[in-house]
Amino acid sequence: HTPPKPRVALLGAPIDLGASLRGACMGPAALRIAGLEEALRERGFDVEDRGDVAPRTPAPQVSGRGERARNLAEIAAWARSLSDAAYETMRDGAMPVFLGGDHSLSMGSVNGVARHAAEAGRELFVLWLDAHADFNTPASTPSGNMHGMSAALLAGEEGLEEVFGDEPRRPIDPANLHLFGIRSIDRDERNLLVARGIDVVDMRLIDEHGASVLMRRVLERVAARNGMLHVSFDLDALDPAIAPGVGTDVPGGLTYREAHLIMEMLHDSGLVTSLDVVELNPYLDERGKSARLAVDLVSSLFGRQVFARGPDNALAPALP
Ligand code: EXY
Ligand code: MN
Ligand code: MN
Ligand code: MN
Repeated sequence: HTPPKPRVALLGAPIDLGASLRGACMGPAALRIAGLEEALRERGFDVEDRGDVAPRTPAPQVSGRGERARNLAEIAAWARSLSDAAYETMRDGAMPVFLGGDHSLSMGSVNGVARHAAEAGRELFVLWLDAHADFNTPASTPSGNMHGMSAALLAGEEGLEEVFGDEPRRPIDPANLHLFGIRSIDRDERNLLVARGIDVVDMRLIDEHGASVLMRRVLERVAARNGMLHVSFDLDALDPAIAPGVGTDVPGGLTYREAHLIMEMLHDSGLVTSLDVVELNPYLDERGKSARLAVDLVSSLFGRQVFARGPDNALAPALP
């Protein structure tokens, strides 16, 4: 028999103050216009668009790190409300899909998912599809942009305590963070990744071994531990030729075919329990090209395929 399809909740996070260029705040609207909800409905999911999450008000009082962590108070306001939204959505048994928004939103979404996983007694794994490692801290950042720090915060690095303040912060095990598609790392960031032993699948590895072998390695590890898998999909993981609508594009990214295969394998694994789609900047896009590709890829993650190979929908329902 086929397992029941999880309910899917779309949550917009129109945030762009974590990036140097504005415009990602229009990302959720573009993903909606490109037909995300309809595409998932077509896959047979019970989809609810919950609209945009609102940042916490009043904004948290932070001492501020100036240019070392730009817009810290605003990012903290978003992170706190997104964390609660992720936690509550999963607790209610739905699968949250966060529509970004720059990648700083994942500080909140993944923290909330981690809170839920801990409560459910499940191990959480994070697949970070990105051109960048996002593993800077206020001490190492060359830019002060907080979207370049989200993975570091989630893995428990120091220097960003004020993002959650007294509110629940649940770091993930650095051994369970898998960076994939990487091709831009800053010097001090690299040292930190090495010191923590983070699994970095860079484009060199993908070129040499192929995306499927490297993906299978991650998925087998998650499955062996009966883990939950959060996918944080930064659209700049894709080659800028196919996804120009991002603020920090780096040449040499995932091809259309690699990206689709990754999504299809994620679907077939049945392991994905939550998702972020981030860094879409419609202000920089070309006639909706990147927004439409994002919807196309998410459809593959939710089981669209040309020719059915396995159980139609292997996505895991979130545990209540
Ligand atoms: N590593 C650079 C920095 O920290 O400023 C660039 C970070 C870009 C972050 C983006 C979207 O993934
Ligand atoms: Mn990123
Ligand atoms: Mn990055
Ligand atoms: Mn990136």
